[in-house]
Amino acid sequence: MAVDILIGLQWGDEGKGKIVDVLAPTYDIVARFQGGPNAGHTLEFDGTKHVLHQIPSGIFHPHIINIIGNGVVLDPIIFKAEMEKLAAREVDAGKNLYISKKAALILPSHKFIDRVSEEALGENKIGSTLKGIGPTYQDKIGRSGLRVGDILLGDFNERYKRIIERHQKTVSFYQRDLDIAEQEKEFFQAIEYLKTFRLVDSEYMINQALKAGKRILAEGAQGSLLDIDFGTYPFVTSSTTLVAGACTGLGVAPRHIGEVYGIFKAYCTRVGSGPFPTELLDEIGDNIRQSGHEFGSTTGRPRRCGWIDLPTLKYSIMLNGVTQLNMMKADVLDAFEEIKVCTHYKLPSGELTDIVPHQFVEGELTPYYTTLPGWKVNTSNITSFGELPEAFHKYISFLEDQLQVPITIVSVGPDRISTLRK
Ligand code: 2SA
Ligand code: MG
Repeated sequence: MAVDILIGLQWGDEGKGKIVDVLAPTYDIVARFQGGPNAGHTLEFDGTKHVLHQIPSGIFHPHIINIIGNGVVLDPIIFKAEMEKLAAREVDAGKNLYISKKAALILPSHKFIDRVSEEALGENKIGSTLKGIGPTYQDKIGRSGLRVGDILLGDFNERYKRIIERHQKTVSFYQRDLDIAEQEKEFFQAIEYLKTFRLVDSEYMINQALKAGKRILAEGAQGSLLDIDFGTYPFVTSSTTLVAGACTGLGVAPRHIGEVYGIFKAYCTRVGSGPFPTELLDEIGDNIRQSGHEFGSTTGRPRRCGWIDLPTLKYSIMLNGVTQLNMMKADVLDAFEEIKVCTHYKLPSGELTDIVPHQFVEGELTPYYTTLPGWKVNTSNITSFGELPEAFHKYISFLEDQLQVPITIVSVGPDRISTLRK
């Protein structure tokens, strides 16, 4: 058996939560392998909306085992709040949730450092979610962080204190005092709460499940263009958001990777700073933001909006070995007279390229568009692929032709029923 992986191909918010929710019933295990509370996976069914941050999206299906893998950075305070929210909706998430002892712990001081380092960057800030993601991964790679399994050790408090002393020195560099007294109390309560869950060596669980023929889905967070190596560095997140991250973030050997679902939106969005070649700073961008409700599900920030960008999509498909594409939020384009697709970038010499550069230098590359006719039909009530208007089918064929990977699912609305399979 193989581990199938679901990955965002743009800058996050592609609608991954929705697709995992649709695919989940066919899997035995759903696992998160990177990121943490910076993610916001929105699932909508039975007329209600649920946003998950750290808990895998299979949690609403009682027969599915959900795993928070070792590659994740876990905030115990947010974890407790998420679990309480689920309990209020009568989801007993504790029953089918397992957490890796090797997952990194986000401390209150990491969030503090995230904030002061963003403030120090001023205009050059990353636009991070301020959830402490970067500082926690820094400590992990620096070999000086705490992990979930450490909370079971007798000297956890001393280990914690040693880190806080070091973090105090870090913030002194910014001429600040670590101001976390209140959060600290909540943190230790949340640690006690976390102890009541199944803390495991999830790499064994997953590999034993593979041997037993179980079906496993790995759920990516953020997007490929936010990857620490291949994203628009330094405006990226601090983890490997690509398929490769599932190998290290779960303990799965590459030869066990099966299907790779690449999720993308029919247009493009980005939150936070950094290059965005097809960004629309005009009325069209505003229209997309309004009709697509493009506001961050973790921070509520308005998302930057623009046309679809095929050079970066091809890049993400290449890096992830995508086997199937899923196009989300196509209904947002329903009202447009025409739809633009960026197929190439134009160099100052006039030459066209579809290679993603090492850095997008302001003004150096301009998007080169092909214009397709809009479908001008309200697709949000359509429930089968065949019913989609002709211009819609043409848009899909054009993208498939360019991207050389089949589009197997198209989404035309937030609810489960608006997910159309080809
Ligand atoms: P961080 O917090 O260190 O990971 O931020 C670094 C960059 O990564 C971006 N980032 C994201 N972009 C889109 N969606 C994300 N999740 C939330 C959501 C975002 C929200 O699902 O809506 O609610 O604002 C996410 N997480 C990180 C971030 O904007 C920085 O550019
Ligand atoms: Mg999101």
